Amino acid sequence: MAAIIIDGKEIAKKTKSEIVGQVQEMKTQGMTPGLAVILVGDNQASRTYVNSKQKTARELGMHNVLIEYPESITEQELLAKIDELNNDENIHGILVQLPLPGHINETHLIEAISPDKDVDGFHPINIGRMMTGQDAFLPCTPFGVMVMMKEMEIDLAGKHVVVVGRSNIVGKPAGQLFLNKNATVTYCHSKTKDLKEHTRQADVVVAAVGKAGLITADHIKPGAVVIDVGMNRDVEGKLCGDVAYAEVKEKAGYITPVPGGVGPMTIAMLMYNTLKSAKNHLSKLQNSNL
Ligand code: L34
Repeated sequence: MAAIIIDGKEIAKKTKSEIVGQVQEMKTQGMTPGLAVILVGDNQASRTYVNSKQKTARELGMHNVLIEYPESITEQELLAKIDELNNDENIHGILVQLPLPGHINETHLIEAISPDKDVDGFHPINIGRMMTGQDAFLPCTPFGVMVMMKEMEIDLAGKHVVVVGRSNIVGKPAGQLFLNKNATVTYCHSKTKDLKEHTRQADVVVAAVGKAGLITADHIKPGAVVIDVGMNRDVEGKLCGDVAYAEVKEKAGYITPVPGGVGPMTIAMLMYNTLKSAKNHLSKLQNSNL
């Protein structure tokens, strides 16, 4: 039987419709959520994603600024800009689009962003809070995956989730968020001995490697949930994920497409985090005026 398609575009639309009302409400209290995105160099994919973030912020009535630098920018100049944005009252979210050119240390930049404005959820403070189950900015892509699970009413307690990929921005935090929902989590990665042996036992497979066609029907237990976080180009230059979609969708119970799956959710959750940051700021101001 063919899988149920998890429509990321539709779920993102619903999420954004909930955000837009709250942005309006916030504006009546004299505050507009503000997002600053830093884009370095000329990576075409990054530009596409950043444009989409800008466009969505605009549509939701948020203040947004795009700060573009050539590849030759120094780390010091970037750190100075982050410092300025940390102190900018009108900016609630700061995001440095990754990847960065090789001469710039990502960790230095991420750690320079105020944890209160870290709407990507990449700062060690937010990662630590997430791990210990405290209130935190959750990384947008894995956060989006969890919202998809909730919208599809997929119960996770006691389920075996196999995460393929261990990046700091997707694989690692995704496993943690599933663990927080009481799933049993296995991480697989490039050194895993027999990938199939693990994924075949999974109730949920999260593919986050960046390798087209990595997950085939043979990797999947019938009826499993398949979440495709990959963002690749196939031999014809067409956008595709890590999952061999055509064959896997005949075997899985649920599947996310690429495009139109996790990607739009990433953007929606960034807007959610920016609104959350602005709300935090507003309540701090109100408390200090008491
Ligand atoms: N700092 N860097 C930082 N934060 C992030 O959250 C990201 N990411 C990843 C890359 N670097 C980052 C993104 O924004 C990946 N990513 C992202 C965001 C959106 C989409 C894909 C990746 C997306 O909208 N994808 C569309 C198709 C876009 C296209 O046509 O190319 C989709 O439907 O999947």
